[in-house]
Amino acid sequence: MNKKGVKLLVDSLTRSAKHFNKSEVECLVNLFDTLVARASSQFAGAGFDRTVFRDTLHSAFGMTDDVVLDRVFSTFDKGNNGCITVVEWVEGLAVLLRGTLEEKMKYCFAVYDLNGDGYISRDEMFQMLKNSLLIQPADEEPDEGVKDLVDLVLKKMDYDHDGKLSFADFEKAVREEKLLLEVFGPCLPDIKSSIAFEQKVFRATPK
Ligand SMILES: [Ca+2]
Ligand SMILES: [Ca+2]
Repeated sequence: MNKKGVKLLVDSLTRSAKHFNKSEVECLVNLFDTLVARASSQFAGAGFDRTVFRDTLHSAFGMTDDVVLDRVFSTFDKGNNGCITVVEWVEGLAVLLRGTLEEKMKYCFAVYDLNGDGYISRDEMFQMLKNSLLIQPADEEPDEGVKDLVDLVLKKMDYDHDGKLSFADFEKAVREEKLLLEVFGPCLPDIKSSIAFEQKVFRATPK
């Protein structure tokens, strides 16, 4: 991309991703270019693939859960073509690093709605809670414990009693108790790794 193209891109991203200033956007675009160079060339420089995305989030934010990482990838990949473009990259990071509660609720709900049908079902809760709990081999009925937990979560969060969580249920519960934002497993960077990431990426002041 030529100099003018880059400037236009940075201006437009500073507006659309709104939580970053211009020089921060420039740094994120530089990081994007580095990641594209590392990716396989299947997208002809337009973006990077799932593998590079997962490696990057893993090393930056310590995210290791494959189920969660796959869903995080899907929330970034708005075009749904397996390729993260520069716009998707910067806008996605804006939510992860600096999102408002509203934006983070939408993001977490989308991550937890594994099949993307607009509800977090009993099965989806079961799958995620089972995955995030450290189940002891000595437990005789480990699935029973997870089922009990699903019942507990529904009792607390399923306001309209239809046996699944809509976004309205989720939003109401999280507004009352912020800790429920990541109730089905961590999907946002912790404060420490966010700060470390920002320091590393934004330290290089672009000319
Ligand atoms: Ca669902
Ligand atoms: Ca419900």
